[in-house]
Parts: sequence; C-alpha cells; structure tokens
Amino acid sequence: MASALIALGGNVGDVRTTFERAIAEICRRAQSTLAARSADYLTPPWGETQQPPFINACIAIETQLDPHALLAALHAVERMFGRDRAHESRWGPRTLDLDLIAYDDLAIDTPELTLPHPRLFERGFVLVPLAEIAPERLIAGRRIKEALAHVPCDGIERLPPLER
Ligand code: PH2
Ligand code: MG
Ligand code: MG
Repeated sequence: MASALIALGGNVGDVRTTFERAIAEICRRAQSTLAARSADYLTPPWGETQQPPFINACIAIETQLDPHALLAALHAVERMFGRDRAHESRWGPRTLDLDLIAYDDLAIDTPELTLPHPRLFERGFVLVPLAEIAPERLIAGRRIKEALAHVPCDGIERLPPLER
C-alpha cells in the first residue's frame, strides 16, 4: 500500500456534494481507503482571476494502485462529474479537478505525471487543506506546515461541515 495525497478543486455546480461523491468513487476505483479528509475551503480564484471562487479540499488515501493507474482513476472520476478537458481553459472554471500531489516519497517526471506536484508550494489553496491533514509530512524535503508559512493565504475561508 502507498500513501497518496490528492487535492480537490471546483467552481461549477454543487461542488461540495461533488466532492463527497467523488471521494467515495476514488476509494472504490483506486482500491483505497480514506486515511484523512480536510474541511472544505472557499478560495479566491488563482491564475485566471475573473471567475467564481473555488472550493478546495485535500484527502490522504492508502492505495493499491501505482501512480499512473491512480492518475487514470482520478481522470475517470473527473469525467464522471462532468469535467470536459476538451472544452476548458488552462486555469478556468471546472466542475472537478483532482490533482495527485504526492505518492509516498516518489519523485518522477514524465509527460503525463510529475510528482510531487510541480506547483504545490506556490498554492495556498492546496497547502491550507494539506496542512490540516498532514502538517508534519515531508514533500521534497519540505515540511508542509513550514511551506504553508511562505505562501499567501489571503481570502481563504474554512467552511463549516455540510448539514445532512
Ligand atoms: N484551480 C484552477 C485554477 N485556479 N484557484 C483556486 N483557488 N483553486 C483551484 O483549485 C484552482 C484555481 C485550475 O485547476
Ligand atoms: Mg488538475
Ligand atoms: Mg489543479
């Protein structure tokens, strides 16, 4: 079993409900168990600022899949929840984005997949939820809670749990 960290994001549709369903689906398809789930956060749009705010969260899973098979499973779950890569812009609106942030301590750089995620340390919307579930974890030799101290987190708002 390997420990993988996955970042979730979206700003189209009922994103928080999508997250709940997507997490269950990831666990099913990736033959994995959920080890931790952060709260959901409301975050200002990064990259392309003229779009609605995003919801972001992070999960940690224990998975049987190798990194490439896990990535394929994440892409399949994105498609299931309406993601259409053919009709979207690079930093634009989306129903569901699932980014593989880290897979054990693996470092790889292939056209399909770079691990750890290359823009992880620039993004408050990833580091804030990640620091909630894995503050002490080292990624590329950096402790997550320490990396968080060096990234702007203005406007990031922790959301209360959904009423059920
Ligand atoms: N994802 C993007 C572009 N911009 N901004 C925030 N706050 N959160 C995201 O997940 C995000 C973004 C494209 O994947
Ligand atoms: Mg992505
Ligand atoms: Mg992304």
